[in-house]
Amino acid sequence: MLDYSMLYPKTTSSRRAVSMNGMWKFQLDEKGEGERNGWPEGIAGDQMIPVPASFQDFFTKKDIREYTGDVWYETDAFVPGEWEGKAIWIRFGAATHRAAVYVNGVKVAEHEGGFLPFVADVTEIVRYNAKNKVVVKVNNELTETNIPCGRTMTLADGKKMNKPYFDFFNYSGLQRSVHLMAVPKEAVYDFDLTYELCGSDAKIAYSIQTTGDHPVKVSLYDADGNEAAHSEGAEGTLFVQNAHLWQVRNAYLYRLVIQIMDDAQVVDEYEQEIGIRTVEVKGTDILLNGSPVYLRGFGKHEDSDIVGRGFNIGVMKRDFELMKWIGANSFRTSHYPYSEEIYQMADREGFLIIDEVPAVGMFESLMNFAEASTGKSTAFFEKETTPVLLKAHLKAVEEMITRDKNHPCVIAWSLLNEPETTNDAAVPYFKEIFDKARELDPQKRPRTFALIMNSTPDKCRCYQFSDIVALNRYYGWYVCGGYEISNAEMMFRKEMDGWKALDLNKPFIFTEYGADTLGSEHKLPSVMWSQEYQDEYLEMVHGVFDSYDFVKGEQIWNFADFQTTEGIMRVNGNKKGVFTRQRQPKDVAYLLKKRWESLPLDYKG
Ligand code: BDP
Repeated sequence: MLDYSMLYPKTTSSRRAVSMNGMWKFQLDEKGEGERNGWPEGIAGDQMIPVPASFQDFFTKKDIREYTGDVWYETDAFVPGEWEGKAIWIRFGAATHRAAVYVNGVKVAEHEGGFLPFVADVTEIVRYNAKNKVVVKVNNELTETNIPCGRTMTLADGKKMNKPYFDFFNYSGLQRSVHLMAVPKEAVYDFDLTYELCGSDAKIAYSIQTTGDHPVKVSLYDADGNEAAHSEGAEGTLFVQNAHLWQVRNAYLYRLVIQIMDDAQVVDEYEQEIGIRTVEVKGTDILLNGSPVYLRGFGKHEDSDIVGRGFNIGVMKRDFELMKWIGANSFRTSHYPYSEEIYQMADREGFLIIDEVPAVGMFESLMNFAEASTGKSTAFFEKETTPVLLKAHLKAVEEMITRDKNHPCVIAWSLLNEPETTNDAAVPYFKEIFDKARELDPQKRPRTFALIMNSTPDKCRCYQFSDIVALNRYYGWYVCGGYEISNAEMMFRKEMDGWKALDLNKPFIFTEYGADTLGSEHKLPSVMWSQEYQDEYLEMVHGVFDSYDFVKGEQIWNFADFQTTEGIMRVNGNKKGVFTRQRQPKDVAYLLKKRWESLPLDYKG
């Protein structure tokens, strides 16, 4: 069990959560001398930057954008006197990729992994009714022993540089919200829910962990605020009559209120919006509330102008509006768990999420997208350091599932993106990861991973772990693009026939397919990179999807253009977006809208 609570920060009758977002002091530490120079007590300089945000795109110096190493942040936190007696926490939505936190000069937390929250318990350190100095050292170096994978090299001039084994810019810093929290010493720590539908009623089995022994009370309120069910005890069942189900693009949310009681006194209170729904895989179907669902939507990124990977509430809103407009019903959080606010919005809007752990770059290549179809093998899971990587990966799986398990929007876990699967060494590694996810998820949601082009039916040794087989395929782009598209189609169909012949009796979905397209380019007849070619490519791919009954979903790569490392394969970023980075449609958006709006929800069900 994690040694801190993952519950989202909330103010309730017993809790306080105050945002620490805003302008923080900021300093690069090129020489790695911060500690020696006493920065834990206060950092040098007077530079300020916004939190949350990636630090890279504010500045005009390339040395800052490409900076690799430690950066330091500092702010003051005023802790109200009336909070004395409670536990005081500072909660980071994420710090990419690792952090050490100091309060009043004392180290209070360390965390490894850049896309999941952690808490620093500062109860014993803080001064009440006074300002407290909060300093955070964040490091953004990539390694092969943590996820996402990559390496850090040193250039001839002594500067360090990140070399990602993945295709997105290594944005970093304090990219998500920071909260100062006061929580009762006896508090709700975690809870699990599972659902069963019985005719028009529903049963919600719950289990609640607290840090004390006082009795627990649970109430469920409907959308009008009326009590729909209640129960006593840390474990039990809520019986909901005439339950309103959480449906695709038609969400219904109940409010779950958990209280720890000392006679009539509320010791702690936590609440969360939940949705009643079941998810399962049966044969080749993905079932939501027992009915087949055909997924349509995107692989996305948290990526936008200026703030980079920083959580941006306005961009989130725009993205959901565009997804609704185009008729999408789902997305994958490629290639890392996203900000918690995005899941809250998906809960409300009825979008289905395939939640992905940051296990990307598990194939040693600086251009894996180009090398993915060459048959190249890098013996990635046979390194001396593989056990260390596995440990970090398991921890991220645990943090992600603990954080996200109670969101109705989360229908599946994606446990790796495009790993190497063609060597036997991958098999025991996969087994540990997939078993862990099954053990941790009370709802036993389907598990998947995205298969790279090299992972073909005859070569892949790991597809059997997936409850839903997810393919990333680029026939017509990296393989036989342009006028060779008829060959691409032939090869694509040949591979699909290979999967069909295996008769796995599992649903297949496409988690990636796409073609780089410049929003500025039109060409008649088409050439690759023109909007006309993106349309042609999609017509071909859709024909293939429609020919195989076991294909139960399509999530195009990518929702929007996004930033990557510079290089000859990328024109200031990856341009496979259906929308530009500024969130305006390319031509292909209208083609997709037409298709997705016309496919029934239970297409091929
Ligand atoms: C796959 C990756 C993805 C890339 C994409 C592409 O999963 O991150 O951005 O292909 O090449 O290799 O566009």
